[in-house]
Amino acid sequence: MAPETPLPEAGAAQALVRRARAVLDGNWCDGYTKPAPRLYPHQWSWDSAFIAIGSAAYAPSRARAELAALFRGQWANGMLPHIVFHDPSGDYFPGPDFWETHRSAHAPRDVRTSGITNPPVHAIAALKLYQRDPDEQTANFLRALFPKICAFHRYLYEQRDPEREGLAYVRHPWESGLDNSPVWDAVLARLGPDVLPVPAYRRRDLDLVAAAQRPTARDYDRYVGLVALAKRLGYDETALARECPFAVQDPLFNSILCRANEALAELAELVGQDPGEAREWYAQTRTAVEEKLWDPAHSVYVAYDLAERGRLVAGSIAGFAPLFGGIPSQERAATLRTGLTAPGFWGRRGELYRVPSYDREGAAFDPRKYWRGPVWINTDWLLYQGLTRYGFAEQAAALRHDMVELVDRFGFSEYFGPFRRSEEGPTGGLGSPDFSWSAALLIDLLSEPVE
Ligand code: 9WN
Repeated sequence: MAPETPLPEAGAAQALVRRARAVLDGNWCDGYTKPAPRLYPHQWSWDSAFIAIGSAAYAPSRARAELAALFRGQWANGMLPHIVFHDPSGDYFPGPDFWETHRSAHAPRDVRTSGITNPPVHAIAALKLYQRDPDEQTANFLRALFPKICAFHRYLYEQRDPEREGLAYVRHPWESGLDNSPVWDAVLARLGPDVLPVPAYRRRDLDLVAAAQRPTARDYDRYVGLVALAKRLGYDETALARECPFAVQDPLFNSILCRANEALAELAELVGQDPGEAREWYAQTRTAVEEKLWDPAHSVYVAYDLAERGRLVAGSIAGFAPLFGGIPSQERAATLRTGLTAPGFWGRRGELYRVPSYDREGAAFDPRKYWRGPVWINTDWLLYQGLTRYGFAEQAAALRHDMVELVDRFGFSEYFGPFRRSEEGPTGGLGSPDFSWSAALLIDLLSEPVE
């Protein structure tokens, strides 16, 4: 399938990078970057790691500041929270008062944060920073950051892997990063108000983005109910592992963890530490994803529901993330490539921008709604790295083409309607405009030589 629009020439690519940098400048808050100008007015964890990957290409001091600011919110048990509220004002819900993290002895006293985590992209960002800027200042920075990233990974292996399988579980859809993925529907359906009481609350996101593009009220009730439960349990991980009804082992989260352990082992060598523990974590997680999360019936990786002890459905883009983690054998990677290039993700006649976040042929596909169909630049970037890693150059080039065309045509939106032409279905930017990781990862993509 031939790409339809020629990519920008070198000069135009430079102009795109300048536009991307302007987005990051606009969202820079004197020490960290908010994900979006109004919708997300604080510091988010995996966003900041993606942002640092982009800023490392042109402003390493900013990438260092970004990661340092984020780790100021790290908990004493190693957890890196998904939001750090440097400025407690702002009208994001749930804000710092709702989280009540003082209920945990582990939460920092001087920085306000959320009480859940996010995918561990940070070692990957730290390594990228060194690769882009291998000077003494960066090396010193990494020496200080290294033990903090290790503490975060250790937390994942000690507190989020109760059966010591080598797989971290997430206990909130927000922790997965793919909040309202249809994969979570079956779990969330069990969590009515009788099971999971919901306190009174008011969403703020719908003041800024159309409801058709955001999670439903029913989903939000579950999100808020799960936060309320964690608060009631004082954010105690042992109690949460026993009682939290949302507990899933996700292939995207664990593939990122796998790749992050590889990066951590490299960082260990750079800063003169023992890479053994990171290598051991990498091997454990790789084997566990391979053995437990591979779904032979659908030839893709799927999440595992710890509460019901069973696999969740296929159909999410997350199922291909093990390519990024270097998890499958070359042979199984080729099988995954076949699934990824099937019409549901790759289109039939060039009608789709690659890659929709959910199988277009799946019953739950919704081309406007958040993680249920639209294309996201971060999942494209992860897959691009994975395809490149396995030598699938043709598919990697197609993905790179679509990432560039999307932002060139529609700007640095949070997500995009997956259709090329409006006659076929929703096309164009969705969610927030001027979204930081869309800009940052484009900068990274255009700063790399094409393989
Ligand atoms: C909840 C910040 C975050 C991303 C997530 C994305 C969205 C938040 C929200 O925005 O989630 O954390 O309020 O919807 O789903 O991946 O990190 O950009």
